[in-house]
Amino acid sequence: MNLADLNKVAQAMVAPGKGILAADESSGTIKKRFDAINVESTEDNRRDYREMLFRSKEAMTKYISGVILYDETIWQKAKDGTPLVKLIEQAGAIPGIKVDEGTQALPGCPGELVTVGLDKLAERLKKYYEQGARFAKWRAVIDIADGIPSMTAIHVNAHALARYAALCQAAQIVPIVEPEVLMDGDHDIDRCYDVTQRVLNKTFQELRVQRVALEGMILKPNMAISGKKAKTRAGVEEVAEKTVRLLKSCVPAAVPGIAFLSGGQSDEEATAHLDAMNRIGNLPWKLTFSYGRALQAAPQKAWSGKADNVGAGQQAFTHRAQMNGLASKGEWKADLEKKKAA
Ligand code: 5MM
Repeated sequence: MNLADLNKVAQAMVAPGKGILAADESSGTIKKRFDAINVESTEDNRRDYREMLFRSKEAMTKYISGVILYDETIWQKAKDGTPLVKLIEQAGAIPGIKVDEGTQALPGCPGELVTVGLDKLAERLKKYYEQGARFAKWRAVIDIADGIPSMTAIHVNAHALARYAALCQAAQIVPIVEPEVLMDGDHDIDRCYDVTQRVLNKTFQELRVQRVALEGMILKPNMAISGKKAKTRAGVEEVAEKTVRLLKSCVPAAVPGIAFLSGGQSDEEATAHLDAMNRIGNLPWKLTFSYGRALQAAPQKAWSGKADNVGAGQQAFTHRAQMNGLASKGEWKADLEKKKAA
């Protein structure tokens, strides 16, 4: 492992004003997204849609530092035969790859999941590196409900995240470590705070045990936020203040950057929260975005599977990328959203 090079890539992933596009929807997830816009999820449609994003020159060159790809996409070619990975590189962004293989029921823990995909991971990483991937992503999913999460679910998922991260660094690939505490329930922000704190503490404990170099990784966490079905939901300032407090209590300063998931927040909420955190300032790590839905919902709707709408889709993507780029510097203003709508 060359830690200086890993650190260089990690720093570039969280470069000022830039963040990560999570375009690594698995086949099932992209089908759900396409169903919502009445587009059939064929290989060609998935290619056309992602090609539209990666050819959004302004978004990709100014606001996107890296793109997380799904296995199918990393091998795919654009309509004119250019590998999609090359389009990303030509824009000055870094190609990355999702390497987990989804979740399975966790035996003995009803309702809980463990992320799988460690078998043959070393071999897969080698091939992805040759194909251009310089970072990877593995997502663990922790749910909040009555009696869960169990310590077992937190432990096995943290263990797998650390195993994955160690294998990535041995393959000269920067691991994005993503322990996602879901915001699906009716819990309040303080319950999310407590669970996320337990999850992050366990994750960093496992990362240390398995000798992962913190300087060569990126953390992709959820924010401390109320559940979607909570009776009253915490406002922007509370989310920002509690998330920063939580992260300061769990995430060592050696980690170069934290790139949040959006987790089902509205586009504007996800931007406002990131902006408010960066306005707090005096942070030991960079805080940016690694959004899937909060970057893609608007371009998906604008595109709706029609070649004539590619320009509109790219415009919608560029707008969200720009808003989040500003938020990563604490320079976003709600007015900028209104200007776009006018
Ligand atoms: C883009 O979606 C990613 C892949 O999800 P599946 O394996 O479920 O298909 C997902 O891991 C994503 O990167 C994170 O959840 C962040 O995305 P959001 O939409 O929460 O910002």
